[in-house]
Amino acid sequence: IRDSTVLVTGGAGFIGSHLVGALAPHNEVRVLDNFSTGSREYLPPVSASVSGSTSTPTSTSASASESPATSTETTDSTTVHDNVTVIDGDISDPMALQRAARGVDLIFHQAALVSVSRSVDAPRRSNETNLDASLLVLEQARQEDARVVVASSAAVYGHPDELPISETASTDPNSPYGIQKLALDQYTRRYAELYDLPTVALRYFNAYGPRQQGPYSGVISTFLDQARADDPITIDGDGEQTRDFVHVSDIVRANLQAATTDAVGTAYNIGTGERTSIRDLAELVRDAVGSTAQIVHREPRPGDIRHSGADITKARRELEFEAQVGLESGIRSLVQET
Ligand code: UD2
Repeated sequence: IRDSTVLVTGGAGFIGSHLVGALAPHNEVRVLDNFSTGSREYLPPVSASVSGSTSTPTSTSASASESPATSTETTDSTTVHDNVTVIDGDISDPMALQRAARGVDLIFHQAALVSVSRSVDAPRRSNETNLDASLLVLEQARQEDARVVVASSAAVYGHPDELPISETASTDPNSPYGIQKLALDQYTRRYAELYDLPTVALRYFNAYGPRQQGPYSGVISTFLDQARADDPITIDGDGEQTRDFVHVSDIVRANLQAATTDAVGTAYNIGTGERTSIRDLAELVRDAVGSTAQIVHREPRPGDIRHSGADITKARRELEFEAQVGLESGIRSLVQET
């Protein structure tokens, strides 16, 4: 997409920041992020011409009303990085959200509390962000008559009743996180019908790539850290469980397709269509690093899904989406680039 005004919630986070990087060259981008896990370092840098000038690409936009003279400086809440305006705030704050969304054509809603285990420990807290605040985002899109692309999850399926999992498989989430994502996914789809808003829900399978880190990050970043430190690589259970690992650049691609598709008011699985066992993954990561780390087995994780893999027929047909990064090359580039 080009020449649009776009809001990315969670735009400083793992997936959001990659999306911002892809959008920034050709669009005016707003980032709304509370920096709980995101980082300013993930955002595109200020170019020399912009940082040295008082006129910025966004100074003619709606945000010009917010002290244009200081728009290149960091203020409490707003920073300008080339075409990117950062609003340091929470999606649950209606004022911050309103300001971030004013005049946008399109919202990519990526902000979430992504930890499944935290959602089990504190379901109301994760519901506040993943569902209550997400509904504010949908309402804001309605207000602005903006298209909205929402980050849903394979978690909506729970223990799947078919493999590969198609969008028509039964949805029976087994965590508060999955329940919240399912409700959001349904709201997103219904908003198209109820309010004639172009909406798309993307059900991400197991995302990985640069900038995924921290205690709640995925198994690939955990294994990579362990392999690099020559610490034991910790497999939960027998390692025969499988996942569909999808590189963040493919997730970005899917979002960009969702930004223009006519096939709205629906949900798409976003994966590669390939499943890999955790055991094979451990060996792949260890080999890519050239590590001598041991591979050890721990107790299986309670409630762990045994097998998960996307049927991407619908995304291929209606969204013209096809993953381009295979797991081996994705891991190789992760090892080289980070
Ligand atoms: C993923 C998503 C989650 C939700 C869910 C839906 C991530 C990070 N999480 O959870 O948000 O959408 O899918 O089903 O993408 N494992 C090990 N050793 C470790 C860590 C993990 O063996 O040190 C195993 C774990 O037991 C599981 C697999 O690796 O079988 C993947 O674990 P994960 O936490 O990366 O992702 P998952 O599938 O539980």
